[in-house]
Amino acid sequence: PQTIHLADYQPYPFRVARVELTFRLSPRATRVLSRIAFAANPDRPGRHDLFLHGERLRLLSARIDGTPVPAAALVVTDEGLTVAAHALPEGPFLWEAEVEIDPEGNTALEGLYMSGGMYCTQCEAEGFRKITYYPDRPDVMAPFRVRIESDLPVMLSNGNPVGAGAGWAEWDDPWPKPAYLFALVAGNLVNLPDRFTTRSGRKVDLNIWVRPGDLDRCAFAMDSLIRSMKWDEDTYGREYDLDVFNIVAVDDFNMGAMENKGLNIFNSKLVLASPETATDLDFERIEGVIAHEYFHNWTGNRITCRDWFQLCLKEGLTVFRDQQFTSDMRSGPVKRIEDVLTLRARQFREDMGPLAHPPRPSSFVEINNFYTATVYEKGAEVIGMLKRLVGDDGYARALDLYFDRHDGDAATIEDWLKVFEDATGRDLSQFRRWYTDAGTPRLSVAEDWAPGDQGGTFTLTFTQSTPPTPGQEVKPPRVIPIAVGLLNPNGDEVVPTTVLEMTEATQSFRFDGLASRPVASILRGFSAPVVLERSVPAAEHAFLLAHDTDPFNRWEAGRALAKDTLVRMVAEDAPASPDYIAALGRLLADDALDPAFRALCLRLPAEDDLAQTLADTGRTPDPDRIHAAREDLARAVAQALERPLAATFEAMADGGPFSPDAAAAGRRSLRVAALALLNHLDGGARAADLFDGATNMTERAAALACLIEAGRAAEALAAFHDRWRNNRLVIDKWFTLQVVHAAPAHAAGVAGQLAAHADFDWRNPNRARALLGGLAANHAGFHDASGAAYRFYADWLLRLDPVNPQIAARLSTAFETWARYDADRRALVRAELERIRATPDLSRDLSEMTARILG
Ligand code: B3K
Ligand code: ZN
Repeated sequence: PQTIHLADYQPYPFRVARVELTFRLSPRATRVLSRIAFAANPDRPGRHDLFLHGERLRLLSARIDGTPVPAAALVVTDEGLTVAAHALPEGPFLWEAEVEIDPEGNTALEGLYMSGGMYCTQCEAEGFRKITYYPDRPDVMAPFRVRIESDLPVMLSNGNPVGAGAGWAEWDDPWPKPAYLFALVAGNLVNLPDRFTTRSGRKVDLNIWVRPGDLDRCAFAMDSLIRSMKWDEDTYGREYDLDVFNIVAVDDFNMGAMENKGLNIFNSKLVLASPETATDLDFERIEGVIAHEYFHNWTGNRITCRDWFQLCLKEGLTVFRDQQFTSDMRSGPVKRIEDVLTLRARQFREDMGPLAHPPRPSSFVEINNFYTATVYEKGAEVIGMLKRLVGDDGYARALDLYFDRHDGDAATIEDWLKVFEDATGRDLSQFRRWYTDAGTPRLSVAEDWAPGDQGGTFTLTFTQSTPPTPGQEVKPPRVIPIAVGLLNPNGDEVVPTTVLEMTEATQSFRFDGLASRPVASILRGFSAPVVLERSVPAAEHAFLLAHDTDPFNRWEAGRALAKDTLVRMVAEDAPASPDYIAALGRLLADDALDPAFRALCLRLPAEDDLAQTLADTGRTPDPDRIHAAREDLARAVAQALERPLAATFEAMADGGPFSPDAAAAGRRSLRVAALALLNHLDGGARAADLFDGATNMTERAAALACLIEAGRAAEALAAFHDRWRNNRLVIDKWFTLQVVHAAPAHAAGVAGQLAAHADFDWRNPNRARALLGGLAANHAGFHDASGAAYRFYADWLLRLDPVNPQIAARLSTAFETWARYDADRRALVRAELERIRATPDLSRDLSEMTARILG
């Protein structure tokens, strides 16, 4: 397969003035008629062949200005068609084609496909070429008019509805857009309607479309949408720009959701929620993803990407915006901690392994393999740093300029940085490395204290270095914003948060006139995505956990204590640290603290996180020992804090009616965090009661997880399945919980039994992810020394690949950490990866991934 390089970018030789499409829908033979008005692109002078992307299309006719294209001037391959330049008119021309496609046979879920009897589309990144012949690249933008013909009751496309009759509907999208934002939906759907009036008075009809029977689970998504629209007006001055905004929920979807202009298509798990069926985490994700897709209307759609290398231009910015939204809707500190947990678990893991790449990669084989934590989450962190460096006002000015200058453009990272330079006068040439260089910088700190008559001087000396990543050996220093605060030994803050700007490999910062040697709180709010390498005495962590005014670093101090004790338990067989447990006890008892924050502090570091830390500090992680140490620590915490944990469990019980808001969710999260610890003592007694009595899915699922861990879940699992057998999203949870919480030695066996269950509809991406993603999330189970889980997993990747390559490729990242482990495990994984690699006809997606993971 061919590698595409950023350096090879060239503008498309033609412009598209207008696109008109007619769809005659039929499950096995849909006809697509296209009329596309082309004109020369002055940015690419000279005469050029006309190349149109097209895959798996049956070409029935092709005309230019009404005349059939002569066969001699037309070359059709697996990737598209070319009309020779000499067969094209000098001036603008009209291309007309008719193709036939097979939505029912489209199991890859890219292009036009069917899900539960409805037609739907997914075009990003390169799916439009499976619908008709077209220059399927984001820098070709055009207004679209779409006519749909079928006997289905609901037919939707982008833009505004312009007409409908028996068996047809027409839509017109006046905003020029790239083909990846095209969408079409048709089916037997029902809607939850609402209305939003924009601040300039435009009345927008809002609809959430679902299958009959799902209508009672849409209200929270609608409420989230309305809050998102208002927030984007208030915070970024961005208004919606069409008369309708439609959201459709589909059951078969490769990822979370898609921001198609005016017609967002969602995985049903990110729309449908009720207290009985969705956990608080589901509610929070629904709110965040509804916002994310809505925010794309400006950051992604009105301003799109010039080419797919610029993906983080829209994704990093839109993630940053949805993170801001969630912090405003909920708790800022809690959201920040959750985001950093995700960043470390997914992006740091990626950066430390064979799949490391910069937020803006410079080459790819299959672009779908680059919708990664680095592009999304690190892309957002980079924007957070930019904001910290230029300040809130500078950020606001830069964003206004961005929307002003680039509205209607397909832009680049250079364009993005230029608006910051122009709006603030800063030189961002060094900052640009965050976009072009892969890897997580390591930041070490030395402290110096010099007492003096006019007060003492405290000096912090930082050193940065970034380990090599595939294809990038040398990493010059980057600009790193380091937020620092200083505390007096009595706990008072003497220097409030100050952002130090580090630009050199080694650099010192002085604080003068201090009465006594302070305690430093470094990297407050996680001001840069780096690994802070700093050995600090446990007493100092305990001090910061008790006194830091920065909530993130307060949590981070507790986290450091937890990790230190776990690492010593694994590496030195040390007992659980009584100091850590005592500090946790003080925190648990502090009723002034937000329950959600306390819940985060009670959550022990994940096993994969410990494996990452051990590997990163030159040790070979032993998954069994890690698992055992984490269990031991949980038991020790539960034993020492049994009474306060039990009291918390009772005190956090829900009083009134269910609310999905942050306060109520925070109480439930503290309650189930206490339950998970107590479960180590009571053998599932509390969990059994809660399972029977719970009135919401957060508690019921947590109770079920505890029962599985306690080895007494058989009845509960049967009851759960019985009650929810008709709800696919809840049954997904039933699959996941059983594998995630299986005892490590049995995880592969449990997964095997579940794969044989009648409900294991593996062609459904949610179901496949529920089982396989669950197995990969069971760290000790996945890495069981027998290799059974590796083999099972690889078998499924091979089975999935011909059916849905995107899902197979995405799931293959479970193997990205293989080089961390001992020689026996490495040999086992290598054998599986080699077996995959040697399989004939592997998809481009999975073959690129296995080649990169093998290195
Ligand atoms: N832009 C889409 C992701 C498309 C993934 C294509 N493989 C969803 C989002 O980020 O909002
Ligand atoms: Zn996005």
